[in-house]
Amino acid sequence: MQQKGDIAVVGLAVMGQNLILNMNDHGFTVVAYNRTTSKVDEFLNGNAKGTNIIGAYSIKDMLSKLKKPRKVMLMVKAGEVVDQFIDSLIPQLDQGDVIIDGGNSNFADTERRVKTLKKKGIYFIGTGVSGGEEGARFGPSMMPGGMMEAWPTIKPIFKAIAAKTPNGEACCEWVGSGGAGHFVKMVHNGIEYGDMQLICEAYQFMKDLLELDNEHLSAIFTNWNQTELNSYLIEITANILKFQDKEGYVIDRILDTAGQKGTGKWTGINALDLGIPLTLIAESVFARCISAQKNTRLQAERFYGKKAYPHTPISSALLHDLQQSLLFAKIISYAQGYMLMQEASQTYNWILNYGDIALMWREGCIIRSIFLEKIKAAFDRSPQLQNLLFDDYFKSLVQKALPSVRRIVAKGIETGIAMPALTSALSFFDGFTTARLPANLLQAQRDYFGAHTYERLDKAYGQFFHTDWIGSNSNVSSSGYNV
Ligand code: NBP
Repeated sequence: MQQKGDIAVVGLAVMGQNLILNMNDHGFTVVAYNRTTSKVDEFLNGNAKGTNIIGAYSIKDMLSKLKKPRKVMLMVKAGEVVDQFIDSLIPQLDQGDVIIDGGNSNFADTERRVKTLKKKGIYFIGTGVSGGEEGARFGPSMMPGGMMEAWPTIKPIFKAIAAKTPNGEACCEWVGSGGAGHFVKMVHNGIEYGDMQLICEAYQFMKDLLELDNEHLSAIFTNWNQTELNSYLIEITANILKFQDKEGYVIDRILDTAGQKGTGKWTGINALDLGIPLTLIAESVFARCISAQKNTRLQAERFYGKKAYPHTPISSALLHDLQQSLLFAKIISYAQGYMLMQEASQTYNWILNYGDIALMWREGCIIRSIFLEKIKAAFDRSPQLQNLLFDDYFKSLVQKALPSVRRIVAKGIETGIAMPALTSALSFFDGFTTARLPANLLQAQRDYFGAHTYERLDKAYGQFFHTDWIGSNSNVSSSGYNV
């Protein structure tokens, strides 16, 4: 008799196939199912040939081939498809069976699914899986959340297949209840947008202002990969820049309009909902939006007669400033991302472990970097750390980088190189470190035109005052509200 499967994976596109092969490599018996069943045979006769992977041709067939409690992992297109598949699974599942959604689902959908399935006695886990095709095959970063009761049954599989840090720790930990896993994955993707945008801004600065060729640019990124910036994204940037095919450098033929699948946008929307100044990620999303308006940009450049960038001679001091600027902005971006997670943890009643999150991102995912070890160390030193910028190690990096950042941002502004992410990092920092901002005037304006009231510096906070700015003798004020 055929051995029963430890887990089923539904969805035999790039992520599903590679996760199954990864699970098989680690000694788990996997049942593979796909809506279009011809793909099951293609997989079994192709990449899965010679493995212990079991094919299934219907939901019933798949469930009959699993050990109990049955564990079914969905690697299908996020959105309605997940709901549809869960609906067709429910009547055939028993209490205690586990559904795992490993797609890029919106965390609010995961919260809803957890609640619905809890009522039916079925466990639900929403897990972020990062690292793309290669990660799925050889070790992704995994961010599971949902019903913790189900964690012990899937933990051995997840820990085994996840990426490992140089110390051998698995980049997979329990994140929290409800949609916490998918939330953390969403923030990961937002941070990815920021990291990528910053690299692109440094690239444009060097390409257009310093007029460096691709080989030189690649060498600089390779060099930066030996510094605190060491990361997957810097590494692939160096490779991309020097890559040539028969027609020459590929990078020079790629249209400068960026696509997006929405997780950066979700992160920005959530930050606005929670009132967190996630400026760098938001600017990175908008930078993709402006890049997508190629025709309008062509027209605008002609309309305003944009002048050529003034040539700036390369110097080691300038390159050092640029490297320091990238590091500074990266610290700000991660600090903002952690601010968002800290607020979300309170708002949605999760208990997020911030050090573990850094560990999960250390390897296997797109933002993997040495830098994340430092974040983990900061939260290990101080689990209640209020903000990454209050950690002494990061403070020393920021203070060292600050003069460089000011020089680079000034240069960009002076010469007309758009650097929205870097500039926003500096603006955020300057606001964050200013005890007294001009919001007193803003409050006065709000009170003037809308009787929105204000608090006073010389009275206890929480008391609200209204001034009759135009002598109307009205003492009616607007009800207080926070946005
Ligand atoms: P896709 O996101 O392209 O989804 C394709 C899979 O969804 C196929 O197996 C397809 O079955 C299945 N599917 C669809 Br479409 N509609 C279905 C339905 N109504 N019922 C059942 N199955 C249905 O695959 P992917 O790129 O492997 O990604 C899988 C998940 O992982 C997604 O949520 C994605 O966002 C996430 N993710 C992807 C990456 C990446 O690098 N690609 C990285 C991290 C996370 P069919 O063959 O019958 O059409």
